[in-house]
Amino acid sequence: MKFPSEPFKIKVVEPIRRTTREERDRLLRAAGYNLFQVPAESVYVDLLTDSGTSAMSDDQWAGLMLGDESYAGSRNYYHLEETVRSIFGYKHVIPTHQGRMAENLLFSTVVKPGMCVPNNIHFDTTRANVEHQGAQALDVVIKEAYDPRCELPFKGNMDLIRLEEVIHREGASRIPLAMVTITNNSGGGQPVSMDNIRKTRALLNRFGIPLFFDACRFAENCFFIKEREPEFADKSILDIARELFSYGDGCTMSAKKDGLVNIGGFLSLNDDQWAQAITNMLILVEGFPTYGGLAGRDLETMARGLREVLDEDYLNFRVGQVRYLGELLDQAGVPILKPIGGHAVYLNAKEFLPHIEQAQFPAQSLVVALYREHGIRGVEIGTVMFGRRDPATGRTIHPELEMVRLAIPRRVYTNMQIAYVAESIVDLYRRRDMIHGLRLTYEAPVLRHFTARFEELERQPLLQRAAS
Ligand code: P61
Repeated sequence: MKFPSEPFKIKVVEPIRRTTREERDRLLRAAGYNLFQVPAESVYVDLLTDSGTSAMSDDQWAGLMLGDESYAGSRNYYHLEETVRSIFGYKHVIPTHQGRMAENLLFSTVVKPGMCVPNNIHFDTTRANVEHQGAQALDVVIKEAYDPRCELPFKGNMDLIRLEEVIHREGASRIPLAMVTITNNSGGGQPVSMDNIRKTRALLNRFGIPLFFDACRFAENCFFIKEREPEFADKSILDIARELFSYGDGCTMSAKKDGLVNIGGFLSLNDDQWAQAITNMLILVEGFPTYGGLAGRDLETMARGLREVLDEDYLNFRVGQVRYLGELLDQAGVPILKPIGGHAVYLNAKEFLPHIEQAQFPAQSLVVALYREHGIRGVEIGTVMFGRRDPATGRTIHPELEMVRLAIPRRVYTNMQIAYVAESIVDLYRRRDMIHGLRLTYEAPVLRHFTARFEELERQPLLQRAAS
């Protein structure tokens, strides 16, 4: 079967409320056309994120009841520690309540003002946490990553030539670590090859620079390695993960993705001195080192989720379901980012809505239309999220890509619901001319996409726009 069917049956269901178009229109106005401000109960299919939205297995729910809520030395911590060590292989395992806290602890310990951190593409929390230390977050992904039409098997790869240039330009002493994000979320959930990771490691070794992984979607990345790098065709996902992490010195992890939990994360690393400093900071801001801001039961579900996610049947379905959505859209001519990534399908808003210029937020306009017309929530990954003001001119510098991400929660929606999403988007594509742009009315100084507010622009006839 080309698209694998669900490798699970449903034991518990959560009803979803249907809403009318009028209701959604009203909600959109109240939310300032920002989908982060719309109550989740009024969403039919929620593709805002695959983060923290997974359905847990019966084994994970059973594990909840085995939560040991001791302040120090909870048995669930030891289970997590053993699990993380057996997959990731690093010496120290520091639990955190989610990924960005792992980033914050790492960067606040090792990154100093004036330094720089290269990454394939920094995710927004990673970038914000690097910049918060007064350092520069540099993206050194291969240039093809910015071409939504270019089909490469490993579009998340580091550009090794540029990485070497960065090291020569900045000086190795100003680079406390390099990162590789697997899969590369901001570039479309694209994987990084083992070959590229080996070469990145070899390059960094020449300069004595440590390598850390942003490992949120590591199992999906390993699945692509198995599928696309012939050397790994007969290896288990666990063996692939072990080899991959052996090229690093540590990782940050949001277990809300490939940990298959609703909350949780960790930082894992080899360096004793860094681990000690980070642990001291952890105690100050998160909690005792054997719970790190989580309950014992959360640690248990995380340990169990990390093992489940390595199951090939599961990964085959997971990546297959995302591909199913992407291929239905592609076959209908809807412009999507290629190839289809591991956790999400990305609509290319510049091509979907060529009549809306970037200053009028085409991707955000598409997100608004998708919700109003069909009750589906996606997320803007474009000017709202990554646009920056030029301090000299005050003008916005637009990012290359203007995308709408449809992130698929793990084990949550059936293939029939995914088919509904595809049908809805194809309908919208046929009627795309009726979608108009937006004007920003409020923005916060950092991570503005969460709270930004907009107004809808009046529809301008195409002829008039062309003349203006
Ligand atoms: C997401 F709009 N991702 O994709 P935390 N690294 C990477 C991530 O994808 C990631 C984190 C680190 C989210 C949630 C999200 O502005 C946003 O556990 C590659 O969320 O702290 C999270 O992990 C951070 C969506 C986060 C956003 C921030 O949907």
